[in-house]
Amino acid sequence: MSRLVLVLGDQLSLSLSALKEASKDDLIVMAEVADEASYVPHHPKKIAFTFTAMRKFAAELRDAGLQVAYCKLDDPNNAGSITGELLRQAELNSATEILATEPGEWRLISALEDLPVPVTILPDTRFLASHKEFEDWAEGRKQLRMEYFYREMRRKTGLLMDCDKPEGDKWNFDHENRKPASEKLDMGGPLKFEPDETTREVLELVRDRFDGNFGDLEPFWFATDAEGARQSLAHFIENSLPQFGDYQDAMLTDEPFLFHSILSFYLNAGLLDPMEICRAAEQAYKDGHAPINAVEGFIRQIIGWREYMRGIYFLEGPDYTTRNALDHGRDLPDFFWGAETKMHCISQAVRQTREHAYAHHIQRLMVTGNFALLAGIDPHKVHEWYLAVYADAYEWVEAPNVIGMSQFADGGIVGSKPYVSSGAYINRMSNYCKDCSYKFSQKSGDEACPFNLLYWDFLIRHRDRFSENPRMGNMYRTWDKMDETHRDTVLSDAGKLLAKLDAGDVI
Ligand code: FAD
Ligand code: DLZ
Ligand code: SF4
Repeated sequence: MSRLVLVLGDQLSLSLSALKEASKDDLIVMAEVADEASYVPHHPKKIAFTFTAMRKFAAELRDAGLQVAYCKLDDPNNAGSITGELLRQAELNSATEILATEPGEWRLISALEDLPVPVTILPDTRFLASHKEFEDWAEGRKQLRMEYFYREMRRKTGLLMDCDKPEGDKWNFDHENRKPASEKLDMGGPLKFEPDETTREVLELVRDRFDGNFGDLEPFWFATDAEGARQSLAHFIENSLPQFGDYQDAMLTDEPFLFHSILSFYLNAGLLDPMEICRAAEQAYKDGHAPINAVEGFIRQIIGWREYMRGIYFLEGPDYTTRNALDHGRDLPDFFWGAETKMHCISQAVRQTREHAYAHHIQRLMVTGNFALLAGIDPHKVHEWYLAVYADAYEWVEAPNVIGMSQFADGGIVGSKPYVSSGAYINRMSNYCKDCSYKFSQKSGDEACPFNLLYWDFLIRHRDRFSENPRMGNMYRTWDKMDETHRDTVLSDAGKLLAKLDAGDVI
């Protein structure tokens, strides 16, 4: 045996570039290791999902006749890290070279490059755009607008294209989306699976080793292999895709899933292929099962936003997660980890995160992310939180969403203006505010919605940076027209709220 082939926990695809190169003489190395499981305190469901899916994938590879060295977390010989396991297997098997597919985090890329054994790192071809294609697209552009990149991806894939024209004569149908949802709608939610024997064994291990981590391990309902992921895709297309567009931005109390696909766990781990998902959605449009606004909106998330975020992560380099353009330094409040808060929107988003290792996009962006940005929380701490608590979080996709889109910590690469809003937006898109101790309509005073107070405080704190931004001038003109006494009260109440936050009082 002379060659090892590494397969990581989010590389569970038979089409993986390193596996395509592998032969029956090679030894595939897969390892559950303490380093990966604890570099941030991952949600127990995320760890259980990763380990179970890894074990099942290893069995699939063995069934296909490949040799696999699989190290479980509780194996007494476990070296504790990916590189440690590679070196241990290299020594045991006298291997002289290692083949890998590029990991999704700079941290692991540099660890592999530093190994004393020669390593070949192949590109990850499970994405539509290579690093080179993204760099070429970005070259010379003043602003890296996702919309234009997305159009390139539509042309490249032919998805929803009528020769060289977009289906329905428009690239983007978003103006038909963004309706607030009603409690009366019938929301199917994701397909849920009963844990089988492999899953139960992993659940016991995770319960034993990661008991202190934030998040509920059970009930555990995720699919853990490609077959289950495919069933989940079919379930989404049948039940939720037709209304995906309409209610994409809506939020409802005790309805964590609405019409979202809940496929990101499977897609990012490699159990589903992005084109397989998009072709299934396109077929639903061709069959008259789902309207264009839903299908275009859904496909845009995958071939547009997902690919664009990955492009940004690799374009910007390893220091991206340490950026802090707005110089924010506040600690992450305890309510992000489940402590009491009177803000109903936050408590809903955090509760759903604790229960399912999932929150949908608008909860992540306009509730938790919005609050963190308005309150001036250290973006690196915000980044570590998102990386830990969501089962779909790997740095290549999480960091540009958090550091870039949500926290504006990259200074405006992903977004041309910060995603901030007062309570009015949350009230418009959800039914949260009617069950809240605060009043979204109150602009100052003890009962004023914290988002209202902090919104103005944020804009005024960063006036020098944003007042010249053409997309933000209106906000400053609104502020300037307000009565001076009211403005003073708002800023003073915001200061009191932030002081309570710093003191650890319940807000
Ligand atoms: P749907 O709403 O059904 O969308 C379909 C698919 O589109 C998703 O499965 C996902 O693959 C893709 N997608 C949608 N939006 C994005 C986006 N902005 N970036 C990348 N892919 C997207 N997504 C992750 O996969 N991992 C993360 O760690 C992650 N962190 C986020 C942090 C913040 C602050 C924000 C605002 C967004 C983040 N997202 C992340 C994007 C998005 O919230 C999730 O992809 C989505 O909620 C997953 O749920 P779903 O499968 O039901 O998605
Ligand atoms: C997320 C995760 C976890 C929790 N554990 C492992 C592990 O034990 N072994 C492994 O190979 N991968 C794991 N992963 C996924 C990796 O963290 C992921 O491959 C890198 O973050 C790169 O995206
Ligand atoms: Fe959230 Fe404010 Fe609405 Fe309460 S009133 S739910 S804090 S937006």
